[in-house]
Amino acid sequence: MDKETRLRLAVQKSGRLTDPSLDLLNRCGLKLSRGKDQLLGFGENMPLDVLFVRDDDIPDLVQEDVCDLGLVGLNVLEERRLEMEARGAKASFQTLRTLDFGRCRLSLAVPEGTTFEGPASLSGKRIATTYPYTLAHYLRERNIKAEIVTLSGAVEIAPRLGRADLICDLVSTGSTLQANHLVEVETVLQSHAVLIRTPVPLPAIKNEWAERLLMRIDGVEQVKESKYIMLHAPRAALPAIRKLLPGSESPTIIPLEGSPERVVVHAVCRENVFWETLESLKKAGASAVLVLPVEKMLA
Ligand code: PRT
Ligand code: ZN
Repeated sequence: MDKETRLRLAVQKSGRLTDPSLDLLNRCGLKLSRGKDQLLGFGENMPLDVLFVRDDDIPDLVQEDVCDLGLVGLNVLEERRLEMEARGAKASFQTLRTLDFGRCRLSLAVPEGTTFEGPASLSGKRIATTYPYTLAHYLRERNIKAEIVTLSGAVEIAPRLGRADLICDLVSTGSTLQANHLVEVETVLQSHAVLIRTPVPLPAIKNEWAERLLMRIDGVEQVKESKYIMLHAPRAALPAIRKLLPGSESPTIIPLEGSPERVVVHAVCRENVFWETLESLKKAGASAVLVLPVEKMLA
C-alpha cells in the first residue's frame, strides 16, 4: 500500500475505542475491508488504510510518522506527552479534533471512610496508578510531595493489598470504584477520544483527503443531535413558534396552498427536540408536526 498516496490511520485494535472509532469512520463513508486478525484494514472507496494496534502505541506511531493520523484517548496522549517531556524530548503530534466518545476521567479515589480535605491531604501518601507522569504533573502543579506507586493494572485493589493509600485511575460510571469500596475525591484529567496527526507535512494528495475526512467528521459530529422539523402553523403564530424551535437558524416558510393564513415551516434544529417542545409548539398553534433525524450535513 503506497504511503505516498494513501493515508494511514491508527485505531485501537480491540478495546473501548475500537467500535466507536470504526463507527465514526463508517459514518464518514469509509468502506473498510479487513481479513480476520489482520492488522491493516484497506479503504476500498477512499485512499485511507487503518492500522489496528494497542492504544498505548498510537501516539508514537503518529509522532514517528509511521501513521499520518490516530484516534486515541486524551489520557494516553497526555501521559505520553509528559513522559517525553520528562525525558527531555518534545511531543510534536498535533490534535486536530476532540471527539464525542471515549469519555472518562482520571480521578483520585480513597478507601471508604478515609477523610479527604482537598489535594493537600495527599502529602506524604502513596498513590497507585498506571498514569505516573500525569499524576506527577498534577502533584507538581500543586506543590504536593507524595509517593507514586506505578502499576501496570489492577490499580483498584492496591489499597486493599496495602501497596498504596489511595489510587489515581480512569473512571466512567464509577461502578468499579464502588465495587472496590473506593470513593472518588478529585479529578486529575477529563478525557475523551481525540484525532491526532503527524507533525510531518503531508503530500498534497494525502493532505486533500485528510481535509475531506475532517470536514466529514465535523459533519458527523454536527448532525448527532440535529433534527429536521416540519409543521403547519397560522402565519400569526410564527414569532412564538420560532422562539420555541431549539437551536435553529432562520427556518424556511412556505405558504400553504389554498389557505393564505397558514404556512408550512421547515427548520433544522441543532439540539435534540423533546416531547415538551412539541407540546409547546402545539399550544402555540402548530399542527402536523414531524421531527426527522438528520443523516448528513455539509456546511
Ligand atoms: O489493549 P489496549 O492497550 O489497546 O487497551 P487498554 O486496556 O489499555 O484500553 P481500554 O480498551 O480499556 O480503554 C481504551 C481507552 O478508553 C482509554 O485509554 C480511555 O481513553 C477510554 N476509556 C473510557 C476508558 C474508560 N472509559 C474506563 N472506564 N478506559 C478504561 N476504563 C476502565 C478503568 O481503567 C477502570 O478499570 O474501566 C474501569 C472503570 O470503569 P467504570 O465504568 O466502572 O467507572
Ligand atoms: Zn492500553
